[in-house]
Amino acid sequence: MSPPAMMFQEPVSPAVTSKMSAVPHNTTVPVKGQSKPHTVEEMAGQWESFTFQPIRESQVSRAMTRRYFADLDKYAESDVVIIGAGSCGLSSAYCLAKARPDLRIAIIEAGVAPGGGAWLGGQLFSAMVMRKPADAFLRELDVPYEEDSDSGNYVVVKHAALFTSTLLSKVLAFPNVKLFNATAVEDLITRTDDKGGIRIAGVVTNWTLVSMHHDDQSCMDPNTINAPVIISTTGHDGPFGAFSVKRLVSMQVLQALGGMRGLDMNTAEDAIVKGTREIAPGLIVGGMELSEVDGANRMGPTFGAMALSGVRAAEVAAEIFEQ
Ligand code: 48N
Repeated sequence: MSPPAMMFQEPVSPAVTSKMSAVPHNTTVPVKGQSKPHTVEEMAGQWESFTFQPIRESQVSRAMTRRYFADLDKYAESDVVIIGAGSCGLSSAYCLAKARPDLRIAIIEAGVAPGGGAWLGGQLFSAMVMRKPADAFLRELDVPYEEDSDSGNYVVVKHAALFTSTLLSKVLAFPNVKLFNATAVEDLITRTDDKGGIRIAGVVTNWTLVSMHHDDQSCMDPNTINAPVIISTTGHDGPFGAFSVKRLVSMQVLQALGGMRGLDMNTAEDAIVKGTREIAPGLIVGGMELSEVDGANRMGPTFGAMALSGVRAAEVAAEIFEQ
């Protein structure tokens, strides 16, 4: 049976698709003989004659897969891998990508949706509290906030998602950053020096759903990313919480975890920001994952320490590259 007649020309060659990507995202390429609306306003009243530009399904598939696999190839050798795209990981990605546009930064996030615990302020309440001086980071991102009227010691972002979505969109706009979401880090790449010391040299990744089903499926081997610096901000809870520090214990690089202590906002936030550091050669830990290492208190529904721990983690990473 002869193949079905092509409804369209043979899918365009890569050379043409790359030209297509040159078309600014907010315009449509007018089809000859049809004036296509160039703005949303021009669509009003034209719905009767409205139609999308024609496409072939394979063009969609190729538009996605070509780019994804080109990115996998490019970021197989990264300068920095950030594990976890929560408030700390995204803050460190923002600061590092801005300060060091020469660095290639891969973010590996197990969830389909990045953002970690920062989509709500706490107990499903929307507003997000940040204690001063973390309001400086909100101004850096141009996130609007309200000043607290009584003590003047904190600010409130009307919805946590406003902070997280603004931060995420700015991180994704950096040309030297690639987010691999729905992808889990399931191990660390290590090197042993001549004294038997361990240096972290990259991450081992797999699709998150695969990582979560190794026990009930045959072994599904992972992928890898080499990088001289890893920033691990995997939080303290969730299916993979505190991943890297638990792995350091199981490979006996760390003797034991300190275990997160009870909630004490004033103690916890200072400790997390000031404690953000390289805890093993090549591995920086920040955010709530650090509380599991140091036995720091938890701080509950206040996010200034997450943002500023990310700022600090980016500085520590940049210092490593300046050595
Ligand atoms: O938001 P989290 O969990 O972690 P942080 O440290 O960025 O922010 C913590 C903050 O949300 C709090 O917990 C607040 C302040 N409450 C404190 C308290 O006292 O309760 O983000 C971690 C991200 C998540 O998106 C995970 O999906 C991801 O890391 N993740 C991983 N991604 C890839 N591979 C892994 N192995 C992995 N483990 C976690």
